Amino acid sequence: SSGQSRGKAERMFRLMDEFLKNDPMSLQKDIIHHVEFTVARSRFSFDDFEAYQALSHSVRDRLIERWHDTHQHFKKKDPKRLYFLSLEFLMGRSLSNSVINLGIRDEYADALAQLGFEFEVLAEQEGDAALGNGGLARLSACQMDSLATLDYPAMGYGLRYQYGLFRQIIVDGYQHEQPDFWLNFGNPWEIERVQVSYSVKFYGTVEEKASNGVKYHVWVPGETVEAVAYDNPIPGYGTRNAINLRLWAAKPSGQYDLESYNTGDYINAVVNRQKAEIISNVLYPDDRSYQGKELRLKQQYFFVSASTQDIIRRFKDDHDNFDEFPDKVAFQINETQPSLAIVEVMRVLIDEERLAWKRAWEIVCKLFSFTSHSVNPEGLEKIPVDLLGSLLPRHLQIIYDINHNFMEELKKKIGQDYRRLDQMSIVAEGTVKTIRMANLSIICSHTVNGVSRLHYELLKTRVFKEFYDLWPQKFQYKTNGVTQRRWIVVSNPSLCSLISKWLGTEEWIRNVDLLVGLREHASNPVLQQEWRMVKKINKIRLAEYIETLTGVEVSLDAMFDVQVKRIHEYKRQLLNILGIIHRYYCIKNMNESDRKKVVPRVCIIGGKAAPGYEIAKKIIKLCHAVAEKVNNDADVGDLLKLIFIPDYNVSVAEMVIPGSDLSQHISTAGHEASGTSSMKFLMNGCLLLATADGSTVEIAEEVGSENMFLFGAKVHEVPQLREKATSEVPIQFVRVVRMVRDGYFGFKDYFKSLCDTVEDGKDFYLLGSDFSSYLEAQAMADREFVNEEKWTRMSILSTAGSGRFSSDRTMDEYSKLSWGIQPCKCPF
Ligand code: GL4
Repeated sequence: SSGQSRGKAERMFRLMDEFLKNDPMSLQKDIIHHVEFTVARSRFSFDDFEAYQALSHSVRDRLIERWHDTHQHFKKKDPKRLYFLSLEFLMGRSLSNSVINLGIRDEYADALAQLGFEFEVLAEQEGDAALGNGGLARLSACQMDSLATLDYPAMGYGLRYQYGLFRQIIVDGYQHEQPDFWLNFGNPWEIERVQVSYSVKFYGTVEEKASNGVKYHVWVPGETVEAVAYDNPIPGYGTRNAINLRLWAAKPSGQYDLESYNTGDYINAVVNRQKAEIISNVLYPDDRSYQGKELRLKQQYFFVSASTQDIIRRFKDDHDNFDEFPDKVAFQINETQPSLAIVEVMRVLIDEERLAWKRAWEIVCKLFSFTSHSVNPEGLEKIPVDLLGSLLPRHLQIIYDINHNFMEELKKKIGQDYRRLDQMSIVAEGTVKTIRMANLSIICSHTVNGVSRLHYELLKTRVFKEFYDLWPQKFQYKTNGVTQRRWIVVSNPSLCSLISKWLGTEEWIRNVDLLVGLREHASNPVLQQEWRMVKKINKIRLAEYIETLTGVEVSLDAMFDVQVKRIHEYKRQLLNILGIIHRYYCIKNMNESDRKKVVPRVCIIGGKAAPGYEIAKKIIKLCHAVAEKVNNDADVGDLLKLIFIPDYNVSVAEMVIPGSDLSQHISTAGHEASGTSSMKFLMNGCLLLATADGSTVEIAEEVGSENMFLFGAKVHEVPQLREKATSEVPIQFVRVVRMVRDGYFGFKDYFKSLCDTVEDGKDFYLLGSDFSSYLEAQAMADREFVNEEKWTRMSILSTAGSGRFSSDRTMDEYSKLSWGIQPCKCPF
């Protein structure tokens, strides 16, 4: 009976609790056990890294315990589940996050202290898991944390790249890329599941067969590769739930090609098999250009096929037909990269499960929710038909069938409007015939999501206008959010304690709306004093980091002004640098008494450029060239410093963000779909200097535009400004560009093409026309910074207004409005 099985389960849980105790003595024993038997070092001699390894394994045991219990609970309750498909997850480090979410950080710190180790020092030993490029990938990671914390029955699927995002090293001011072989020292946070594996097919031909007069298709593959699961437990905060992030690695297939072995060429046959592993070898370092590379398409299908097989297998364990499939399964497609999942589900249902097309299509239409993360129609993913047809011949047929049906239906609605039909077709004619993955995703999904309100407006009116006119009810937005666990609790422990002290509770860590409670204290001098102390502590940490890294000593009294994100022309790091040149020029041309009035600044820029993105690389070099000049100018001293932080990644962000006073989000309006680092800065009480782009519009509504420094052209003004033959570019702008052009910072020839991008008439991202208002916003920030009370108040109000930008809210919205899933909380 269910009472009996509950009794049994309870007993098992109790046994497990007895097994893993969390008092400092048990933790010490446990760590030492792992030193001896997992790391295989003597308990009498092990270094910090080995201590980190043993510590991680001890934490991992506790993760696995809860993860098993959650798995068991989900299986028992059989709720509708969400499957989150993303080609990228930027997880960063796991140790601190895990012990905090498990609620045993202090116990571990005590245990380690008694063994003569410091928790923080060991945590620094961990390398980042960087299986993603930037905002999109980190968003997936934040959302996984929220799904676990909110007890949603969810699971993430992705690829286990052997090489994560490249490491950036700077040589003479130029970016160089080095491979990130992150698995070199083992990864305690994953569990290899050799028994969970699926065959993934590629190439080959499609044969038409018939049985009892019913036609069906058989795909005879030309290559088969094995996908092996690696599970990464994601612990929720303040709950027993821990969900699974399942990443697939490619292994040679178990099916041998007897032919090649029999020819006697044994060595070559083995070597050829080994080539299968290439599929999951390396992350593509550019998240915005689709070059029609076969390996990339292979990666996409590989992870989609393995995930789909896994999901269908799990469903079929408890169901003998597909009627309930849409009631038990929701798919989330993160950008278009996983959208082959749609076609794959269709293929499995009709070819393998032998459902009728109509029935299969009905089911598929209820499964998928698609989120777009881009604004640029040119950037949308297009796959050459030839490539798709050779790699996935059956899928191409199915895409053509879906498109044919859609076109017929559309003609009934809009008639012979060939321009519109052509725009909405999945197949794009042209010199190279391509498949438009966004069109496929929209047509087959029940919901199309934007990532901010502004982005949603752009999707409706520009990017996917034709589809919006056809299906307005499909379009929604769920403004992005970030997790306050990682971005306050883990990365800013001093601020975390201060907030809890003033709110009188730690409940905001699970219920972030409570942060508004800080508003009533925003002018309280006691809080203000403590708030500044916290900022000071974080600035000291950052200043020390800068000094060890670059040798430059920075003043703690200066305003730390930060722009950290991927380097892109539209994000306008160049605008920032030109602004810094202007500031430098002004300081140089001031008399002594005016110099005394200058508010000192430490300008910090960090970010990676895609290896093939020439202009972005030149921006990095310009930053170094300007820094070289400015930082060594005795006239300037502490009034201005420019620092480039190399190899920006999640763990660098965890240190930089809490230590900054001002942060810049200055993309040309209409180009940043959302932006998420702004939200992390906001939570940490940094003031935002920003354009009205992406989610900053909504941030301004929450914290009040009087508590931010907004500037620049609005979205609707951008087209006209671009049209203008010669815009009114201010003299200050002409001057700073001229300085770069004339070789004031050296490397004259190298910077020429960079300067050309902002020449009058060619300045696509409108640096020139936004320059005056940018300088005004900067001057405003200077004025407010010297008013300590006002600045601190604005800072407190920033944190207080950041609640809406938690991924907890985003995940609740998706669950209610798109996925139809409910929390499923693991007991005990
Ligand atoms: C991005 C957007 O550029 C960025 O604005 C957004 O915050 C992020 C998450 O929605 O997605 N799209 C791509 S592609 N990369 C991103 O970072």
